[in-house]
Amino acid sequence: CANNKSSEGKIEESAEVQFLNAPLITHMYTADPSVHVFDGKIYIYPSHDVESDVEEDDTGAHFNMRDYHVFSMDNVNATPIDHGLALDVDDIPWAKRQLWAPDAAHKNGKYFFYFPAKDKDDIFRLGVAVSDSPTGPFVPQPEPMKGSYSMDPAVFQEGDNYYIYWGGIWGGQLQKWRTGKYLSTGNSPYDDEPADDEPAISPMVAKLSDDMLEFGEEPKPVLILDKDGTAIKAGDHERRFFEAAWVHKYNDTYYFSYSTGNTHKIAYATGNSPYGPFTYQGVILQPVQGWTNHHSIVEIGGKWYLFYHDTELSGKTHLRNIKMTELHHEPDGSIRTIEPLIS
Ligand code: FUB
Repeated sequence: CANNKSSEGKIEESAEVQFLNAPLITHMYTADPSVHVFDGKIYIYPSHDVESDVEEDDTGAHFNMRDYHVFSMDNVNATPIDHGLALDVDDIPWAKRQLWAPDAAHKNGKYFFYFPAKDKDDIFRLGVAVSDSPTGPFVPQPEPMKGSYSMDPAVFQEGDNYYIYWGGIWGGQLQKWRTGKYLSTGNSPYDDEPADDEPAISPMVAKLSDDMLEFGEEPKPVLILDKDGTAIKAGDHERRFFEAAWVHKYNDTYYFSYSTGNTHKIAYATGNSPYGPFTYQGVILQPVQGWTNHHSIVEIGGKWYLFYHDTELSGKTHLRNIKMTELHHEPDGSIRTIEPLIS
């Protein structure tokens, strides 16, 4: 049995997900799924992977995406509906290439689509595009968000407050902003990293402005701490933040989850405030097929789901397909580790 919408437009308690661990979308390659329930309907905001003539390199240039499509699902068992082209790089005045992982938010009848792209100088910035519909098409602002840099924006809403999290190291360029200015010390994405025994580079957070188009305050680093209160170290590749920030709240706890990049896991840390600090807790998702791991966590009809991707359809690391599975919070608040399955 599938989910049904109640008369209030809310999705009711769901039964089993029928297509557990099968690719959700098969007519195009999709990745980095950011999922939200807006007005009782499930919306997926993924990257749109494509083949291009750009060769694979350490900065991820082969992830050379050019547009976005938005998908909707009436319930967790439904096949996602493709709502067509939502935003194209050619329509974003400041953007040159690499439309990476996006997210979206809903406020006062408007839908805001947040996305990273490299600007004309090949520096990653964050952009916003606006629509009256959750599926777009979205009209981009003429400039990137003021003071923005790096990639992987994710928005967490709590009441009237909307927090945007972002950042990713190596190809995501976050390490190049350690001094507050862009460091261009070389072409290697590893050049500007801290020493192994120094604190790892932090993702960033800021409340959004009332109009949702800019940072509404000075961005702050999101601290991820070990259980003894010390910062996770840059050399701790099993646990340090790499990219793919996501925040959800369960009971009274904020969960900050992220990819560990070159160790390929989705890890999580918990805290008492959306700003953190967050204390490292463990692994949500073990490595999937393909180099990248990127996810979102969302409550739908009283159950929690993990949306993620792998490369089952293509076998190529830059041509991914999104999937979903149920996620379980244990009675002590910890998250049960998921071992990815191949359908
Ligand atoms: O899709 C391009 C990049 O790959 C994303 O921005 C990262 O999080 C990784 O999934």
